[in-house]
Amino acid sequence: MDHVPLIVGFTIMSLSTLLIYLSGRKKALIKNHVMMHAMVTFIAATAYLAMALGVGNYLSSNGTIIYFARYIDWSITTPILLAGLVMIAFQEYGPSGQMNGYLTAIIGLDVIMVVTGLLSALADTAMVKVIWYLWSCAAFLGVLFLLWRPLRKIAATRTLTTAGGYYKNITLLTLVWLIYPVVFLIGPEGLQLVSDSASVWSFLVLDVIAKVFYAFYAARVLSKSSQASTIDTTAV
Ligand code: RET
Repeated sequence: MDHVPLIVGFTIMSLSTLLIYLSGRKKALIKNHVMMHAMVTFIAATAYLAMALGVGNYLSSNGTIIYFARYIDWSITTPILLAGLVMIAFQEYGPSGQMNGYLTAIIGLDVIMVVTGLLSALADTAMVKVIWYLWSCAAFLGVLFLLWRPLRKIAATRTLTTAGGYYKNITLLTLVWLIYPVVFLIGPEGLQLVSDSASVWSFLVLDVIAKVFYAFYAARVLSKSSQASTIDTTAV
């Protein structure tokens, strides 16, 4: 096990939590989202600390290290990120009953994706690994379908600026999230084409983009669109 990327991950995520919180705590219009993003990096910092300290790192029978903390992190942080997008699509005051339905569906699929990914990592035989991997991919496709079809349509019925913000956010999110199953597939949990250390470094880079960069990107996109929609409402 390579401690360096885990300690680097812990440091980046801890500092990012402070930075995201401090830079956004006074932005009244997007405070809710800033808090969600700060929580995502805080949870990630905790997970990297656990991995670095060797807690929950399980050595499987074929010599692969399975990091339980990583899957616990994903199963909490990805629902938070997706919930943020559902809220943007409904602009936080849409018909709440309907929003709850989408929240349940997208979070349910997302958690199934992460948990069956863990089952694939834990499986001993290639056949069982493949079955769980495909199951996880199917759930992931469900998440992407909800983001790109029904939720995008709902976002498009809101103000133009919000629709644009939603579109930019799901584009970045989709591009980054699509790389996770690839890194998993070529890493020790899958085809074992790359080492444990290379895999941990790759997930770290992805985590920094999906959690930290995305937090600042989404805050910028949202500040612009919420300012624009405030101007819209006052102008009427
Ligand atoms: C796994 C393996 C099985 C197939 C699929 C996967 C997808 C994982 C994803 C993870 C995203 C994590 C993020 C964390 C940051 O907060 C479980 C790797 C489809 C998409 C964005």
